[in-house]
Amino acid sequence: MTRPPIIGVTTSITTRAAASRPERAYLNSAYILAVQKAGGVPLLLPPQLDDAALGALLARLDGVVLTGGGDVDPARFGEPAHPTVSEVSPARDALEVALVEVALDRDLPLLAICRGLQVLNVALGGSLFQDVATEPGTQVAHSQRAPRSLPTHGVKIDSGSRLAGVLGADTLGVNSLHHQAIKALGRGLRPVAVAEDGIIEGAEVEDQRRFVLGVQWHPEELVADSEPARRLFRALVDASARRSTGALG
Ligand SMILES: [Mn+2]
Repeated sequence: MTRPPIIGVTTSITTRAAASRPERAYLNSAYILAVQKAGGVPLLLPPQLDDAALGALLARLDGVVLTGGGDVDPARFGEPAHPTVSEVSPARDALEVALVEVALDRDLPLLAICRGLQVLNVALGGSLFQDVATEPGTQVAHSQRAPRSLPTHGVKIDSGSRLAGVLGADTLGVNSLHHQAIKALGRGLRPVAVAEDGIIEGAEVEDQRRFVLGVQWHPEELVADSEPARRLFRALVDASARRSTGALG
């Protein structure tokens, strides 16, 4: 009897609480539905968790999804904040950086989406373009105005990468809703997907035995119409299930 793997899914937190708008943790439903549809059990991990609570939950996790959201604090990579940087949460940054460390330490499969890819990179010592539109400056609209589930730009995927194998494709149309992107690459990461303008749209760990990869787009919004998007979540859940049953080689 196998049990479905438990996938920790990080959440956002409001950064401008007021008396009329109390602080809350929140997450787009698309992440929860995509993990469930792939056969995983999503377990939400909000930034409000303290070390003891997080530690107790981590012991039960079989895999991790780092989700999208506000900007990573540029202080994390030693830069002053660009004027457009917004929705910074030091608590969320700290929880997600800790999750990356735990995932690498315990060999937990990890899928990093949008901000998640940026967190993965910064946790490994990398840096970010803080405002992709002006720094480095690009003609590709990485903050699309089209509906979230509509692909608007192309990416080219390194055909020898784990990501290409998982997606079953080496070119892909993707949606794009990101303010930041990878600048200097973190230790042990390999860029494996790139947009027409050279912006890094995917990265994975060099150690191919590990399932640790990230995409700059939002596959959770694409699963209804895109087999590559479904394959990404299924691959995470399958890797997590193998680990939970001790079958991972
Ligand atoms: Mn993009």
